[in-house]
Amino acid sequence: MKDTLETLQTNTLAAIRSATTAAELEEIRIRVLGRKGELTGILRGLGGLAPEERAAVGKISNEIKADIETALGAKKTDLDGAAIGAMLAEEWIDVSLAGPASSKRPERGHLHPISQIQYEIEDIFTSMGFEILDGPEVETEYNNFEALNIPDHHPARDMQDTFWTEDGNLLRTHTSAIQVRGMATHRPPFRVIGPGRVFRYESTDASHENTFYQIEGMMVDRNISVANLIYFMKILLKEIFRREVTIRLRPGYFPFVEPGFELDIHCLICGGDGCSVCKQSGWVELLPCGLVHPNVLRYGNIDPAEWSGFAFGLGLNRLVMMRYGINDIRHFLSGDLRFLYQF
Ligand code: FA5
Repeated sequence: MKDTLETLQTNTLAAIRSATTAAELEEIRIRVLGRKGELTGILRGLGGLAPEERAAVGKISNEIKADIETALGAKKTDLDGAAIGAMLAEEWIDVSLAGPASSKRPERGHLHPISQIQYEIEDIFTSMGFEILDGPEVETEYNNFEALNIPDHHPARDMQDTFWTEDGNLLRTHTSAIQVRGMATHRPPFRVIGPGRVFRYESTDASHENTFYQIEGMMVDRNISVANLIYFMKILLKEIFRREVTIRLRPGYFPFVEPGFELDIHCLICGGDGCSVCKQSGWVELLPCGLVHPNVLRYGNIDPAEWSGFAFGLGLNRLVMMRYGINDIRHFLSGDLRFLYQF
């Protein structure tokens, strides 16, 4: 019996060693240790043996069983590892390789620097409770001029000459037209900004384009003062330039604000010493603003005795020029990719 058992052990361990699949291993397990397996049969037959033989054979059988089970387990681990290794080797792909010529992807573009700064400003103001408004590029004369306290024949219309359509509308000269739309759809208190493209009929030079971008802001509430205006403008500039900036307010004339200001920032290119961007003055004119004129509130059906507000109109092209030290505004619309790839 002992010989039979040892032969069974030797043969089974050899079969386990040479198995190449998990299925083969399972077959061996069933053949030897299964319900009707060879070793199981021997263990079952122990009852028929003499007591001394039963004890000896039982001991050896159990040792062999444990041996075979260990070998099966170890071989299973080996085979599983090898299967994963084979799968990794077979299904491996080099994700850095270019695809076949026919599937080569087109080059990816990126946002224009003006859009980038516009989205940044939108984030800054929405985080302070402002809503973003939109308006059409072709506007009515009423929204662009009249409701902003610039009646027909007012000299301020000459400062913003524009392109007219045959049906009497115009290409908006400033995003202030969005203020008018905001007042028509909102009741105070409200805070809105309105980014957009604007147009002027004027000759171009290094700092003037006929097509450029602005972002309008308007806040209407009770007791709004110049202090509120300065607070929001300082936050805007600090966030955009990511540092504290020095500003100054000068009187500025716009028929739709009273008082009106030009907000200048201490030139960030030269630190105030004087350079071509600030025209040697140390200050850069960036942000016209003021307290909303009572007439404008009245046009918007808002009672100026109860409500007051501030408004500003930021030129986005010049802001980007300040940030990156760009010396000519005409680069923006030139379509020159060498310029655009820098941002
Ligand atoms: C206005 O357009 C007023 N609507 C701004 C305003 C809004 C004042 C609310 C008060 C309250 P202005 O014409 O100065 O103002 O233009 C505003 C900004 O647009 C300028 O500071 C400048 O950055 C930019 N800008 C004006 N004209 C041009 C131009 N031809 N090319 C490029 N940027 C320009």
